[in-house]
Amino acid sequence: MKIKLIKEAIAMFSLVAVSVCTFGLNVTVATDGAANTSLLRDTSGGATPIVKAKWEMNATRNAAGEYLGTDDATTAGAQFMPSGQYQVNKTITLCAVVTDPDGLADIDAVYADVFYPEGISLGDSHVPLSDQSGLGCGELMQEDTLTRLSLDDGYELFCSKVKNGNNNLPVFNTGYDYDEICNVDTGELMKLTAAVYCGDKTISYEDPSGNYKVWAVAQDKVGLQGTLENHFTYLPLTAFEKDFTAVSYGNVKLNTHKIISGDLTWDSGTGANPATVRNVGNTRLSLKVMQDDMDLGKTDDIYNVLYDGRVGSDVSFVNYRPYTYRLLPGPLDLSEKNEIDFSILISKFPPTHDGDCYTGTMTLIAVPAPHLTVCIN
Ligand SMILES: [Ca+2]
Ligand SMILES: [Ca+2]
Ligand SMILES: [Ca+2]
Repeated sequence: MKIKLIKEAIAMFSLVAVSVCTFGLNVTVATDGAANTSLLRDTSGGATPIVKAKWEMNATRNAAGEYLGTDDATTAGAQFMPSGQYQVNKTITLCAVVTDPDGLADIDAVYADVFYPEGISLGDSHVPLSDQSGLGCGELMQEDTLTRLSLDDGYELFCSKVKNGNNNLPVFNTGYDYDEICNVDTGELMKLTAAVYCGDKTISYEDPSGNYKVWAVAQDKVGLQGTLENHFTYLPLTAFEKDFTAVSYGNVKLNTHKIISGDLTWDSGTGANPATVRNVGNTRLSLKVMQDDMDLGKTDDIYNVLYDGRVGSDVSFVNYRPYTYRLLPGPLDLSEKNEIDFSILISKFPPTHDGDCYTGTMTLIAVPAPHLTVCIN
């Protein structure tokens, strides 16, 4: 009867341009060949699935192939550390305990939706906002399908490893707890009226630190959906790599500013390559530099050498005297690679120095910089 009604509705409206759902399925065909389509989901019949509990954990497994139920901090909920290494991503596992009043057989699929942290842009601070992609900012990363675990695997994971080893990891839907789910006599896992569903997901080494919203969505065969929401935290780690181990100022004349430019090419990693740095953590960062005096000494208690540095060619140099850390302008955005430029100005070569060769040591460290927060979507 319902199908017949919808068919009649289509017949009645097939010549009318509509682009919103009023009756069942509507298709508008424009003269230029573009087609606007819409449909109305039919969710009549049955009861809604329930996500009783959900959590995220490390994807690591033991030799028997069992998940360990761990995360990277003892705080309630899940916290994860990034690798701090170039292109070494973090794999986590998303899980949910799901039931349906119509029976587990009515569950069609269980999904997990992970969203970027709110108010954090993955943008590029070097280009105008209007030219940026607008990624991040609470957007859905991707929807992943979770797979049902066997009774033994699901019970072992949730009712042993998580309950006994990482008790504050999951969130529970209203009215549910470990006892209700895990009780050997009355618990729904043992009665096979609920099951554990899990799936792995990769978080990039350069995805931003912050709180990621996760929905577990259980969908039954008539399309009814039960959801449960929580957040996991991608813990901040500030890290960078450089493709050089030396900076050669070459031949330097007295009172003559000598600039050594870096480049955007990633070189071998050793030697005085044109200097390049890249962000391999999950925060933005600024570099701080410190350099000794290369035995150039002082005159009237002022160092005979003045250095400059910057990250990227679109910012001005800042100068620094020996033995003091100086924050270099030009923060590195998430996943950014950029050149690092240095310069040197010598006001006096000390007469006491033996020979014309001067050597020294430079130290670079990274400090976190705030995430970009201007969202354009
Ligand atoms: Ca149902
Ligand atoms: Ca935790
Ligand atoms: Ca380079």
